[in-house]
Amino acid sequence: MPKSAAYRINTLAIAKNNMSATITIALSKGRIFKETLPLLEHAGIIPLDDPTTSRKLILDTNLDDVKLVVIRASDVPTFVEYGAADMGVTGKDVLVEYGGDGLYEPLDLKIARCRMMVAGPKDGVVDESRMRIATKYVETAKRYFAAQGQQVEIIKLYGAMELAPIVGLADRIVDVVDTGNTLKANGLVAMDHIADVSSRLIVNKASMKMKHERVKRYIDLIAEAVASKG
Ligand code: PRT
Ligand code: MG
Repeated sequence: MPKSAAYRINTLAIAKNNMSATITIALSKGRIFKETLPLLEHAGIIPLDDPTTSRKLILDTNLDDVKLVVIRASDVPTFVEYGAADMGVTGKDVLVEYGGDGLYEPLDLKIARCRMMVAGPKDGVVDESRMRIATKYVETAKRYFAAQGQQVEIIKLYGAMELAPIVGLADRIVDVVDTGNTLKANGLVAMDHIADVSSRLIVNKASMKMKHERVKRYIDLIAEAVASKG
C-alpha cells in the first residue's frame, strides 16, 4: 500500500477509534477466543455475547468502554496497526508473516501453542535440490529454507496444506502442528521444527500513548493472569 493511503486509513481509524474513549480489542474466533477469555476475565473484561452463536462482529462487554471485534486471525495485526483496534491477540505465526515494526508486542500469552514444522510423506522420495513447498506461511518458509541454504519453490495455499503432498502439488508442507493428528490422518510426518508458536498481545502504538493508563493497566492484569497459570 502506498504510504499516503496507509496514512489516510490510519488517520481515519484514529478519528473513529483512537480518539474515542472506547478500548477495542481484536480477537479471532475459535481457539484464540476461547483461551483468551480467562485472561480477559482476570482483567475484569467479560464479553456479553458468544461469538460462536452470535453473528455480531462487535461484541459488547460488561464494561461500557471496552468492546471486542471478532475477525479473521490473519486480519488482527492489520486492525491493530491501523488503530481500528487498540489491542489484539494473535499467533506469532501470523505476526511473523505480517512483518514490519508497526505494532507493540508486550506479552506472550502462552496460549494456542503449537509448532511451526516442515512435514511430508513418510516414505516420499524427493529431489532435495528443488523441493516444492506448499504453505500459507510464505515468508516463514522462504526465510527458513534460505537459512538452510536450500533452494525451494514455494506454493501459496490458504488452507488444507496437508492435501498438497497427497495430490502431488508439493513435496513438503510448512504448517503449524499441535497434536500431530491431522498430519497422521493424511499420511504425513513432521520432519523439521522451525519455531515454537504461541499467541501474543499486540498494541497499537498511538493507543499506547493516548490511552496509556488503561492500556497499561490491562497489559499488567493480563500479564498477571498469564503468570498465575504458570
Ligand atoms: O481458520 P481461519 O482460516 O479462520 O484462521 P486461522 O486458521 O488462522 O485461525 P485458527 O483459529 O484456526 O488459528 C488461530 C491461531 O491458533 C493460529 O494462528 C496459531 O497461532 C494457533 N494454533 C494453535 C493453531 C493450531 N494450534 C493448529 N493446530 N492454528 C491452526 N492449527 C491447525 C493446523 O493448521 C492444522 O490444520 O490445526 C491442524 C493441526 O492440528 P493437530 O492438532 O492435528 O496437529
Ligand atoms: Mg484454522
